[in-house]
Amino acid sequence: MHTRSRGFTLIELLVVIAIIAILAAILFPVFARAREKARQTQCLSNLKQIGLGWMMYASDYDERVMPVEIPSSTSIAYYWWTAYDTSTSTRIPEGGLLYPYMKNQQINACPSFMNAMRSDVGHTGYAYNYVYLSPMDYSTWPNWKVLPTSLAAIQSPSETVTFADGARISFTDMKTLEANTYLDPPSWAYPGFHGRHNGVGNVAFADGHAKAETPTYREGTFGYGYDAALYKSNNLGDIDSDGNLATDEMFDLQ
Ligand SMILES: [Ca+2]
Ligand SMILES: [Ca+2]
Repeated sequence: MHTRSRGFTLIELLVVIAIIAILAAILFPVFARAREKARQTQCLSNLKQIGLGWMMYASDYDERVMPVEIPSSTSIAYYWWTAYDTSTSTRIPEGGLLYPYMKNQQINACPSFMNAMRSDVGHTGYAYNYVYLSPMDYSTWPNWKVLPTSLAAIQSPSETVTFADGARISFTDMKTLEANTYLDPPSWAYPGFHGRHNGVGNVAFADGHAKAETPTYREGTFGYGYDAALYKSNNLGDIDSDGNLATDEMFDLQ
């Protein structure tokens, strides 16, 4: 009597392996997107807290918004995200202007951007609308001034960006993506809004809400001969609502 082998034949085994490989190829990107979605949610929570800290700062300083940095006559430089001792090249995170309202440097870290630490910045992922909220006056150099606006001057708080997912192409090698804490508006030199969460980036607004936005990408060359394709391939774009990159309606005080 012929008895059938109870094991798999080689063909059957190959078919099973092929099916597993196909399922893995289909599911792994889905898992990766789901993980990225979770990081996006954590990032949104960070930005919301940063935005609320920014509002608390203003209420402690006569309704004047937080300056992007404070001119100093000593070796200590004060920025919104950290202080920095230029004589020893060391960061002093607790000296950051927003730190008293955060008490936690980790909030400055976007979970999707942890590998982009810069020694002078630390873990960060967020950039500040400094051009309109905290303009700088260099006309009296070296005694330059920072002129943070008043909360009351912001006419549409729910449509005015305070902070957003930020990054820049390294000025040194012109290809590496690195942290950037200054968010330029569309009419300025280069786009710094980073769509790092499945193609969207998070944005905080002056009324305290935060939400995801899709970057608007530039074309051709711009600024000092920058290649728009390089920026787009790194998800670096602008925050814009009217399709005109010459106007800064999401950043200005109107
Ligand atoms: Ca515009
Ligand atoms: Ca506006």
